[in-house]
Amino acid sequence: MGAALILAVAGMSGGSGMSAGAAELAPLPVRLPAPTLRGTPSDLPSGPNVEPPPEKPAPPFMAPAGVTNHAAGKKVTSSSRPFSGTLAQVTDGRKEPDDDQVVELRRGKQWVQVDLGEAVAIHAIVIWHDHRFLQVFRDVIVQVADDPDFTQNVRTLYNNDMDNSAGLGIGTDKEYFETYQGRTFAGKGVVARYVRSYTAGSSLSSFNVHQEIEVFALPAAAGEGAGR
Ligand SMILES: [Ca+2]
Repeated sequence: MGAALILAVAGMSGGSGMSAGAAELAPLPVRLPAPTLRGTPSDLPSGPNVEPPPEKPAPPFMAPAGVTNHAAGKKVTSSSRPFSGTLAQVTDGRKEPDDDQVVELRRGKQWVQVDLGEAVAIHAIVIWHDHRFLQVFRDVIVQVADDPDFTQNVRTLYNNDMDNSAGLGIGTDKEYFETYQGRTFAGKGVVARYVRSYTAGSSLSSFNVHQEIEVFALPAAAGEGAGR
């Protein structure tokens, strides 16, 4: 018993140099759209819960080498029918700042959701809501779950709903301005099949808009998905 325990501990301490080990990191292989040519709106929102408008591009997000976009072409559902665009456009790979590349849902709290087809180890979720205009989206909440109804093993990766108006809990993340880089939410290898993205309008519009959701992941068996 004692010898077995010592062996087990030795195996753990040596783990980083064995087999899969610590994953090699590389810049996220994301393809960025062109920046918008529209000017900066006046009267930009500000405050302690709003990140200032970015003055330079964000540095590349580092993720385990080999991650790919598992959301590409996958099925999308939503809390209400789009009145502009189609849900398939959320995973079609196109996210240029053009009016025909936005999917718009009615006002109020709304979500769009991607079924990745199988549970994968998620390392980064990149969301472009609407970078046609410099704006801040309200109640940005990004969740993953094991079931399409979001009742099983729901995990929240981002939440800037500071007053719990969306009813999913008080968020401590900041509001941020939409740019051509979208926003990258760290997944840290969380294993899940479904990704849901909430908003409740923006600083410019009461409507809810998505251009693209990309989910960079590894197969669950090769990831860090201890929860599987
Ligand atoms: Ca798109």
